[in-house]
Amino acid sequence: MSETEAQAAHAFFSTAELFDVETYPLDQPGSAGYNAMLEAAAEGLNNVNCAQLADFVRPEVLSAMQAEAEGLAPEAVYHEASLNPYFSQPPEGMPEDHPLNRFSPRRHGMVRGDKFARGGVIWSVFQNPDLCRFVAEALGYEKLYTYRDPYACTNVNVQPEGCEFAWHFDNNDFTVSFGLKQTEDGGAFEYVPNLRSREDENYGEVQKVLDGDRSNLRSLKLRPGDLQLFRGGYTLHRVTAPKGGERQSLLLSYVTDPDDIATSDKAIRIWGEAHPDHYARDRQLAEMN
Ligand SMILES: O=C(O)CCC(=O)C(=O)O
Ligand SMILES: [Fe+2]
Repeated sequence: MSETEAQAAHAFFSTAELFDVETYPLDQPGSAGYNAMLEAAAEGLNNVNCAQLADFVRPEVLSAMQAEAEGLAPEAVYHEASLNPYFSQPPEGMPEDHPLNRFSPRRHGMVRGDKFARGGVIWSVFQNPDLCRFVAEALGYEKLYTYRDPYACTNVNVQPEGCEFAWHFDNNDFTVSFGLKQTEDGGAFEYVPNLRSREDENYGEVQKVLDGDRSNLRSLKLRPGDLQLFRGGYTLHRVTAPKGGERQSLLLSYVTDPDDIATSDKAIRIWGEAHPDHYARDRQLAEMN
C-alpha cells in the first residue's frame, strides 16, 4: 500500500464529507476551481505570510470537531510561562526595553495529539491526504507529511478568557490551523508580516511593535470552520485575550521529513512526559552518531 493509500485507509471520512469541496475543490487537483483556490492561498502567503480560507469545513463536521475539542479541553496540558518573543533565555548586557528582554506571561492549554480518537473527525481532518497535498502546494513544498510525533502532531490550543498569547515568532516555519471557538470580543490574531528575515532580526522594528506601533499590523478573527495557513517564523504575531469566553483553535503539524519526531527531552519539556516513540527516537539518534 502506498503512503497516500495508507493515509486514505486510515481516514474515516472522505474529503467531500469533511470539506466544502463545492467552494474548495480539494479533491480535484488540476481543475480550474482547485487552481483558483491555490492561487488565492499563495497570494495571501506571498504578500502577507497568511491565508485565510473561510468556512472550509462543512457545518456538520465543524459541529463534530467542536464537540470533540470541547470534550477533550479539560484534559489539556496547561503551560504557564513568562516568555520573550523568541522563547529564549534573558540575555546579558542588553537594554531593558530590547525585544530579547521583553517577557510576557502566557497561559494556555494544549490537547495532546494522542487524545484524539483515530476514527474521529479531528483525526480524519488531520490525516486527510488531499488537505496535506494542498497545504504543501500552497506553501511551495514538493511534499509534506503529517507529523508523526504522538503528542505534537495535532493539538487543540485552548486559550482561556483574559489570557493573551503574547507576541512571538514560531519555531516552526509555518502553521496550519482551524478556528473552533471564538469570542465576540478579543481573541484576535494580530501579525506584522515579514518583520525579520533569515539575515536580519530587525530588533528595532520588533521593538516598535512591542511598544504599540500598529502601523503595519494586520488583524484577523479566525472564525470557527476557517482554515488558516501562516508563516510564523518570520512574522511576529499574537492572539489577543479572549473576552467573555474561551478561544480554541486546532493546530495541524506537517513536516518535510517523515521520520521527524521529538526527542524524549523535548517531549518532557513541552508535555511533562515522553511517549515510547520519543525514547525510540533517542535510541535511533544515538545509533546514527
Ligand atoms: O491559536 C492560534 O491561532 C495560533 C497560536 C500560535 O500562535 C501558536 O501556537 O504558536
Ligand atoms: Fe505562533
